[in-house]
Amino acid sequence: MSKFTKDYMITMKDIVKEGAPILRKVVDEVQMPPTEEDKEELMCMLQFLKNSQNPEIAKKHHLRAGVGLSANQIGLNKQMFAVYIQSEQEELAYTLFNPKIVSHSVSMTYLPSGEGCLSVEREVPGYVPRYERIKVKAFDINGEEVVIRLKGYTAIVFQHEMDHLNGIMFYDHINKENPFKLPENTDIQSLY
Ligand code: UDB
Ligand code: ZN
Repeated sequence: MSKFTKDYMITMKDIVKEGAPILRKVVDEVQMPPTEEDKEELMCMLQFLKNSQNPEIAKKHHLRAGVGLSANQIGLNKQMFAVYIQSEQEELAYTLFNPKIVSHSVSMTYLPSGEGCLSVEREVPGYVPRYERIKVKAFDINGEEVVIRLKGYTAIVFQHEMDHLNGIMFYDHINKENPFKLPENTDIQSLY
């Protein structure tokens, strides 16, 4: 049993930082159906994201407001991640196992403000090209197969998290000569 159970609260000290080998490996698939332990760990990860976006809790526990968290970011060698995005319109919560991009748009997008990462304690300037739209196959918390179509910001967050499960960091995608140079011969537009 890992420590990431129902009554455990993930804080920044649990977040594996850049340099740790687990962030550079392709993590193992989770056997379906997931065990109670797998599910509890994943729900604990989602709760961290919710807590981190709650101003009172975040302030008290010094949490960075997180929108996505992959299992290897808390040291678990498992293909699973949580995403939590709140906007005026809606609240999006995902807890997924073994995600795979099955198709994607040719067109790309990027956040004009660049990306950061809960595992990276420094600013890394530059554009991170991402697919504008993706179709993802995964398994939900109950082990049921799901197909999810995403675009825009949510698609960017998913690609950032799925990269983690493959040992890829956001800055691997930034142009080495000029961090603000976009890929050539590519249909790419800023997200906003
Ligand atoms: C984040 N948070 O969680 F628009 F309430 C980033 C960090 C690195 C700055 C903490 C973030 O973008 N928060 C945010 C944005 C909003 C509104 C709001 C909170 N991640 C997730 C991560 O590191 N996962 O591994 C980085 C994002 C950069 C682009 C996609 C994920
Ligand atoms: Zn990250």
